[in-house]
Amino acid sequence: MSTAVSVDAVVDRALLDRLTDRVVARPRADRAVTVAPFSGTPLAEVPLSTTDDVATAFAAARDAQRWWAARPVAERARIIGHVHDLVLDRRGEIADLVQAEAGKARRDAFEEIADVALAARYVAVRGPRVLRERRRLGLLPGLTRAIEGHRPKGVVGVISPWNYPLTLAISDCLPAFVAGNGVVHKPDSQAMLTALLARSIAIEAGLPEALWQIVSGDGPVIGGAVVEHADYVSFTGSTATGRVIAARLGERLVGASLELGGKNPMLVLDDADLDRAAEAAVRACFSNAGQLCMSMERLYVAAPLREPFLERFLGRVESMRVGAAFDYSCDMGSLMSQEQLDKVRAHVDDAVAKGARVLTGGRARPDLGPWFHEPTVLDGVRPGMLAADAETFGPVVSVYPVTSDDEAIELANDTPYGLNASVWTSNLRRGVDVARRLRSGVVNVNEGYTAAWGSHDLPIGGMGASGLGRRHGREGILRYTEPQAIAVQRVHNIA
Ligand code: TXE
Repeated sequence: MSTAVSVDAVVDRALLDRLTDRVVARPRADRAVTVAPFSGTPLAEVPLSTTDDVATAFAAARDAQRWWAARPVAERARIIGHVHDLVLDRRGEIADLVQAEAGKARRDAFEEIADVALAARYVAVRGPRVLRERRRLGLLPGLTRAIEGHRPKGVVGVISPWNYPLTLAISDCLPAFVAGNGVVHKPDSQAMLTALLARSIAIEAGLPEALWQIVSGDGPVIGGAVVEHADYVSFTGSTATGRVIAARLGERLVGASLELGGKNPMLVLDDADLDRAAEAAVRACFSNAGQLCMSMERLYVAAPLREPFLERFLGRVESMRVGAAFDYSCDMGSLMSQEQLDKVRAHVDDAVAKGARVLTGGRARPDLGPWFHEPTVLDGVRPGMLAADAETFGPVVSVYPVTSDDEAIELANDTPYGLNASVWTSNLRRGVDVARRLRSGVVNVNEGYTAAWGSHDLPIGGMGASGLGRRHGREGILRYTEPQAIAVQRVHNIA
């Protein structure tokens, strides 16, 4: 395990000042302090928007959007293609900021960079094809021609959390832009800087400055104001907040995609390749210190394989290097905040108090930085414990033995959530059969947690309490459009 480093040594203060100047806020606005999780020390002061600023941001984005929507889709896509190139060119600087602001391990920061480069390439290449009008002939007698088109929604509200500040900014904003929309974006106050950097890169790539507005501040007040003005909302965050937003948008008759929490299961069937499953489970459970809606928090292992699986899995978990480092010497970084650490501690303490056993980890690590926690594996977790019933959103996973595929599926489905799942088997047909029976928007067979996400061409999202709508793929672009049916008849046919 490694010890804390100086965040000040890597952050470029002049860059932070330039970025924070771009928040839509009054000149002498109140400011909030963002804190570096590696050290718990202040990183930057961000001006706070008012609800009037949110209205101003929407008005400016609406002006820009009218012009932007009239540009050919190929021109919009070309600009988005440049975002891909710039992200890769500036990867070192971006990774430093993501790590400083979100306390991630270097490899987790680079996963975000690879992901957004893929997202930009996907949107630039596939966007124009997805958005192309479909023309149909001779549908009904007298109907000469029909056109199915996609009109932009207008100005979209994007409300994002702190856990993937780069990925969630780019993945949700670029598809909106290619479809001809403007965006007013409210990132989480703890992760404003990365969102501001993502925006500045898009502007450098050629995006009109007014098209992507960033506002800051309290979730219910400033996020709430975004919800009041938006023509569509893309929200990622907790199920509780998703419900509040959906209720208000229901009154306004405005659509939304909501990607909410998860309590994702991994199923290791009795013919699984144990080495590969154990290796994949480490990243699936502990990447980004488990602060990931797609990460696995429940491992269902065929009973005869429990011991050999645990031997492999625990060995790998115990060799993980946890700490603060701006190089690749650590596998896992910090939790985001005291609030996150408190939640993780509550889940572990509650499980232990009710009879669960810690197989490895289980402790906070204040010696590494204020909010570090060990990767933790629990055994004997039962319904009624927080670690069984609620999303931990931290580096804690529970292992359960199962005696059949049916039992594994029944237990995996026994949750209000349904976001991501993983199935391990040497028999692909069996894996796909099990996948079809899981109540989960995404299932990865013989991969830990991210194969479906990483393709960018598959719709990603949740069932049940995990949300509504999908990002990525055709759906991820078309959600930002209104389908329009145009039926064209010759005048003499009507007369
Ligand atoms: O989420 P919130 P928080 C889960 C995870 C985590 C918990 C709390 O379990 O521990 O949620 O995280 C804005 N109207 N996930 O408190 O409150 C807010 O400012 C409009 C899972 O960060 O949902 C922020 O920008 N906006 C998840 C964003 O919503 C509002 C990722 C998310 O904040 C608002 C994050 C309101 N009334 C947390 N209230 C995932 N799916 O990955 C808050 N916001």
